[in-house]
Amino acid sequence: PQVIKLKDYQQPNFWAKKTELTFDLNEDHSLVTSKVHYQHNPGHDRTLTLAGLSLELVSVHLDHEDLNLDAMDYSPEHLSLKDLPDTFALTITTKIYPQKNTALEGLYKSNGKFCTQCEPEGFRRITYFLDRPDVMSEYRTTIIADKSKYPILLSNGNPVDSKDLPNNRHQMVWHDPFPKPSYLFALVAGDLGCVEDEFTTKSSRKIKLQIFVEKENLDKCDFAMQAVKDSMKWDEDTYGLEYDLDIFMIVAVSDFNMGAMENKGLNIFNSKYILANPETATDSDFEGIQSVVGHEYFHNWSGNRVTCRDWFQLSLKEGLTVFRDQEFSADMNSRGVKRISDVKVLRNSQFVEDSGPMAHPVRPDSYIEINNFYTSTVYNKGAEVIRMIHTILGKDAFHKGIDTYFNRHDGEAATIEDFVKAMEDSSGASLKQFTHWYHQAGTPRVNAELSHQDNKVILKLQQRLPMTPGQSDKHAQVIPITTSFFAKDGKAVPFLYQGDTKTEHVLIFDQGEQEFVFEGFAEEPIPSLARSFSAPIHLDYQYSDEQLIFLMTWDNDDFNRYEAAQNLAMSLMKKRQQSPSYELPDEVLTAYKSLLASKTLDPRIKARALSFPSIDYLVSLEQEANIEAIFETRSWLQESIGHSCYQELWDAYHQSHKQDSYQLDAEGIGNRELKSVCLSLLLATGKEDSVALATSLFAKSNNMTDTITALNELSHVNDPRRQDAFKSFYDKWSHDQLVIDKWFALQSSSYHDHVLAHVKDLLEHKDFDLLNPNRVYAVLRQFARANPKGFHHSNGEGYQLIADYVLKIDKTNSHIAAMLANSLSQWRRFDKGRQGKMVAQLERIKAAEGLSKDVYEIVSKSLQ
Ligand code: B3K
Ligand code: ZN
Repeated sequence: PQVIKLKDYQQPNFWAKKTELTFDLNEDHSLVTSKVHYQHNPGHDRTLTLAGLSLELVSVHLDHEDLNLDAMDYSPEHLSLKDLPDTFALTITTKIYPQKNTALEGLYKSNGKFCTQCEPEGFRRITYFLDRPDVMSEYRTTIIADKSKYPILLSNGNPVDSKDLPNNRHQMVWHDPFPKPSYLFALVAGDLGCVEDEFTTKSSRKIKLQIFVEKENLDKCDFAMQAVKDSMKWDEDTYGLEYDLDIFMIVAVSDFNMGAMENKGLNIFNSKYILANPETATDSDFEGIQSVVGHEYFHNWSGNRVTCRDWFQLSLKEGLTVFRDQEFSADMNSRGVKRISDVKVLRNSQFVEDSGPMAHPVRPDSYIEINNFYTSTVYNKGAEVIRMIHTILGKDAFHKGIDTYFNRHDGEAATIEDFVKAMEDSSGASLKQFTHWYHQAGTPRVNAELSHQDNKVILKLQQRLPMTPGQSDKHAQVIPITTSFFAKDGKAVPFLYQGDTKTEHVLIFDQGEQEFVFEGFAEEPIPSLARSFSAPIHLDYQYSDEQLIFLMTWDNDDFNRYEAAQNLAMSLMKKRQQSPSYELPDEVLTAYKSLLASKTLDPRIKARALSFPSIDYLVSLEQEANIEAIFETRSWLQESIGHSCYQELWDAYHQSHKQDSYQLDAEGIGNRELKSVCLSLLLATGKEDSVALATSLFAKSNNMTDTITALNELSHVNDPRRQDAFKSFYDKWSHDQLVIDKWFALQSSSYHDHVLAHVKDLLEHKDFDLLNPNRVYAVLRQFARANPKGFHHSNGEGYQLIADYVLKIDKTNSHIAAMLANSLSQWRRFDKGRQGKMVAQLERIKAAEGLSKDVYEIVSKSLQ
């Protein structure tokens, strides 16, 4: 397959100025007529080559001339015309089969509704087009369909006309005044219910808000609607950005490859990120809805008004928009907890990706299939890079930079350089060296050492960037290290640095090795470094367990308090691995007990401090990890804390358990989270009364969060109460697809000894559907990513199962197949036995006939 390179970027030969689309939707096939007004790009060739995918060409008109298809250069993948004039209209009719479209890209049918997904290259499955983000065009879309089956016909922009047609058909015309690239086009047709609301913008314009769902779900849209209004308000208050059209629509669909899509004025969502009420959704589902609704809404500016010149610039819109949604959630809820969650995602997926064969820079240089680059590096590390610019420049200069960026590039397709330039111009700072973050892959390792002399503290930092595929020679990066120091009394010490006295300073660490000197220390302090996770790095500082306990108790940065607890857990696990008779000392147990007993600490921070680093993250830190040992010591830590703090955990559980009242607020959410962590540590002991406690929580729960907490614990237990709970859950919820996804997922991530057999049964279950991404994720991705015990079983059968399904699913949805294949890519991190078994499956996939380029890219790069 062809490798696409950033350095080969060229402007198109023609621009598409106006696009008029007509969709004639039918039960067997649909007809799409596109009339596009092209304009020659001066200095470029006069050949127009349009992209297509699986298209059947019906007719072509150049202005008014009907072209003879036999004499034309076209295939299902392209259509090319030569010697064209300066301006002309090209009218093309294609025949497509949405009902047979299982890739869920382009126009497809899901649950009786037509809908689209065009990013990144789905529009070419609809008609021959300049399907690239730098070609921006004004769209007018006519949709014709049966009136009874599809009473609702939607597209981008504003409705401008509608009428009835013969044979019980009708048509609706939409016009979007904002020029956009084809990837932002959307169409929906179906019999949908609608929840309506209104938002008044800061300039007093009234915006109609509509959420379209299947009629039986109309009672599950309130939370998402509130999130839309909160997002609109937040973007006005924070960045002065106002919504631009008169209507904002969201449609929820049940078959969707990812979370949601920011199509102009018509966002399409995976129903998982819209539908919720306390009976069916957990606290983390609600959090997910708020952040995804925010994310897609914020794209209206960062993505739609200013889009990307080419797909190498993907992080320009995604990194920035993730940063915006993270800040939105932080402002709406607890900032500290949000930061902890975001760093956890970064470590569990981006750090893992960055240490393996798929490691790539935030702005990649090449790809085979762009769909493979919607990665946690582009999204989450991209957001960290934006966050560092914010930290380095400060809030005011950053906001000025954002203003400059939107003013300068509104209506354009921009690059990452454009963004950085706007930040530089409005702040006066140079970000030249900083841009290495965009070009160099790999997670920097920063080593820190502290010494104390007279009145001074000297902090010595060293950075090292590991080699990654295709990149060996690396430059020092600019790393902001937010630093404080604590004295023995638990207070932050005011210190003198560069003429200022303060208790916190952002150090700009931009050389391979650097020393920072601070004054004002009568005695040696304990440093608190990279506070709030000020940079996406691995930080090595040799803290003693005593110092970690100190920071866990006294640090006034929520994140670093959590971080101290994570580091303490890792240090304890390491000690146990080195000496199998090692047991937790009293000081450690006392620290955990007083953490639990604290009257002032946010229960969610307590909960996070008592949850330990994930297996995947621990594996990613090793050269050749001994996964059994990691698994065992991690369980030992949980079990030891469970046993030694049993009473305290039991008490904390009961204090947080407000049986009859359910509140979806900070206090309620905090209590439920702490309760869940306590229950999990209690169950780690295997004691009978802990199992009874989980069983009773399951039986009496009045909300989905508690139910899932209890069922999750019971899923690991080898006891008839496990089967009973799963059966009663299924009987109660079998009508609700999203809830049943949870039922599948919990069984797939269970640490039960027979999990592989259970997963195979689930794959044969009558409700399992290979064509529904949520279901595939619930069973297979959950098994491969959230069940290291089952997936990495030494017999290799977990690997074989995943490979079997990669091959099966590749025939219908290559995107999902590639995502699954990726779970085998980390083989180098494991012992020789597992390596051999993972490689054998990768080889088997690679050798398969008719492999998609999506899967080919993942397996071939994994094997390199
Ligand atoms: N922009 C879309 C992602 C499209 C992914 C295509 N494989 C959703 C988002 O990031 O908001
Ligand atoms: Zn996005």
